[in-house]
This record gives sequence, C-alpha cells and structure tokens, in this order.
Amino acid sequence: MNETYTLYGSRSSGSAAVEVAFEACSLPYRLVRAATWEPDSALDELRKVNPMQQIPTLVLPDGGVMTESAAILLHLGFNVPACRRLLPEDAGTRAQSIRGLVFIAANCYSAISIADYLERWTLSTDDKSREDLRQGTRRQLHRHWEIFADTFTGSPYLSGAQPGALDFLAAVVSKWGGARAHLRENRPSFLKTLASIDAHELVAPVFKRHSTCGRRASCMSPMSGAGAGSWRASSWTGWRFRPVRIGLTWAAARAR
Ligand SMILES: N[C@@H](CCC(=O)N[C@@H](CS)C(=O)NCC(=O)O)C(=O)O
Repeated sequence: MNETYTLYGSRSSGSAAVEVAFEACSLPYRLVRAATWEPDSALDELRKVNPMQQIPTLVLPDGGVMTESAAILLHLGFNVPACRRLLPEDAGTRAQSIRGLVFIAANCYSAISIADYLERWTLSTDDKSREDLRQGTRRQLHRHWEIFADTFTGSPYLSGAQPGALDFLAAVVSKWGGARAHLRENRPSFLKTLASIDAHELVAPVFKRHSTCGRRASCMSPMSGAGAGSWRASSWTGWRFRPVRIGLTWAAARAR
C-alpha cells in the first residue's frame, strides 16, 4: 500500500493531463519521471506496473494500477470525491465528455503513437514508405481533430463554464503532430478554446513545467515565453502538494 498516488510521466508527455487533474482536485501525488525515450529514468519501475511502459501510468493508494489517460481521468472523476468536478454535473453533458475523452484516446492519441513509432507499425524499411506512413497518419490525425472540433463545441470550455477532464486531455494531445497549426487554419474558433484552456490558472502552471521539448518526436511545443530552456528535472519530479490557491479557485467557481 502506498497511501498516496504515484504518477509515472515525463516532460512533454500525456502525463501533463493527469497532472492538471491532480492540481484541479487539490490532491497530493508523487511524480516519478519515467519514459521509454529516457533511459536514465525510472523505466524498470514503470515496466513492473505497466508492461506497455507507457505514460501516464498511475498507481492508486490501494496499489491498483491505472493506465490509459482517458481511463485515469474518468476514474478520478467518478470515484474520487475531490475530483468530482473533472466531469460535468449534468448527465447529458457528462456523457459527451466521456465520449470526447474516448474519442481523443482512440482517434488522436493512437495516431500520435503510430507517427512517433513508425517501426512498430510497418515492416517496410525504406525511407519513402515510412515517410508516406508518417504523412498519412498525420493527415488522418488532423482530420480527426477537425471532427472533434465540430462535435465537441462546449464554450467557454469544452466541459462548460469551467475546464474539466475533456479540456485537459484535449489541450495536451492537440499539442502534438502539428494539430494546432492545422486547426489554426481550419478550425480557428476551436483553436481559441484550446488557447483559453492553456491559459486557465489550473492548466498554465503545469504546461509551463512541460514547456520545453523532450526527446519525443511529437513533443509539446514551447509555450510563448513559458520558461523555454529553463526546465530542470528537479523542478518536475517529486512530491506535489495541495495547491491551496487553485483549490480555492475551483471552490469559488462552484459557489457561483
Ligand atoms: N493509450 C495510452 C497511450 C499512452 C502513450 O502512448 N504514451 C506515450 C507518451 S505521451 C508513451 O509513453 N510512449 C512510449 C512508448 O510507447 O514507447 C493513453 O491513452 O494514455
């Protein structure tokens, strides 16, 4: 038994969405840097709990292991009282949030996994075939984001008046594979919603920690002026305690 949450993740990775959720819930958690592209990280420890060796991976206080970012966010929203507001209160809006989370996992995050690890998805070794696969995957990823933008039209945030799990995952995954540049041209008003999520006080400090590119092919693009080049491992790994000011913000929003 750990008696707390342990989150395996790394800079510029999908663990950012779960970190934002923990900040929003004002829950303490232990952050462990682990990633397949970082051989000096806690990869052996991660492998023991998740044979896929993917992040985010969350070990629950009872020792249970949660993988799959959408599943982690849904678990917190449904089962952890402090995280209730990760999902909208209204059942119909909540249903759309669940749909959106699974949409991102199935159609967007999966495309990133192909583009980042082409060698896992083709037997071809010639550069031209691989580049074709990369470009085809990217085109499909952009198409999926267009459909997402046309389907999930919540305002000012995707979850309604306050950002929730759907906003956090959409904001993180849309930073990869050139999706934001594509949306800027093709779905500018959705891009504005994403920019509002980025700027929200629950989200911005976490994105700042993630703001410089890691070694992944599809890493988060540095935010404007958000500490590019200043990130250090010590500022990212470790314990994170209840962010009181942020907790108050959510509570205040609830009172309105
Ligand atoms: N289906 C997983 C995908 C997670 C995933 O692909 N994570 C990436 C980092 S953003 C990873 O750990 N990749 C390492 C690898 O596949 O070797 C989810 O939705 O959370």
